[in-house]
Amino acid sequence: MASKNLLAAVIAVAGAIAAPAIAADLSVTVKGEDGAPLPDAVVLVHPAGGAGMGGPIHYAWPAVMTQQNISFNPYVLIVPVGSTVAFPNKDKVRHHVYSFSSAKKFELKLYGQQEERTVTFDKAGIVPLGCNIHDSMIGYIFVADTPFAAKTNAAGIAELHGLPGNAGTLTVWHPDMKAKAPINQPLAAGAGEAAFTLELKPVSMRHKKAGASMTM
Ligand SMILES: [Cu+2]
Repeated sequence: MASKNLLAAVIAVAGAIAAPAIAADLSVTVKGEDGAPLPDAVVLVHPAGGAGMGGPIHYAWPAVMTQQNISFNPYVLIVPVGSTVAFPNKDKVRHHVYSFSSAKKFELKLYGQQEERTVTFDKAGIVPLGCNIHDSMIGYIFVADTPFAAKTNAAGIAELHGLPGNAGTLTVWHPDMKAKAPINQPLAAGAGEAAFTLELKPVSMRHKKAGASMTM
């Protein structure tokens, strides 16, 4: 009897390992400590053991960082490690885009309207962007090493789809948060929801999006 039970247990474990992964969805809410939703937060999942992480990474959005209305658009762009990002200039003025980050140092010397430059990001990390001509231009490229990545919307919610459903690590990062490095927390197997409350920099040090006053 004992050996039969053991055999059944072994089969059950093997079945659990061999069973095709059930794609899971995860909704992550990110707020500041004041309770206000935080748009533009980067949310990543690294499933334990690298489950579902093999092969090239593709996101649903393009690897494009546009300069328009004297600002970077999008404000925060997530790209997979190894991506070549296009930097089209849609303004009539010239820009001079650079980053001093350890993840990627580069400089795109003055270039004008309808000119486009590309940069390849071969190291995971956070790449703050600036423009030598326009101090108010601030943007970020988050170079991620997982296919499971999303950005929070205006309601502070990021939706991740097709996760393997395993336990893992959930990571969040926002330009206005006080901590310099991304924050990690454990993700339980099969979790469908998670939430972060971030400690933020003083209001005076937070980035005011250029053109924000023009949008009602
Ligand atoms: Cu500029």
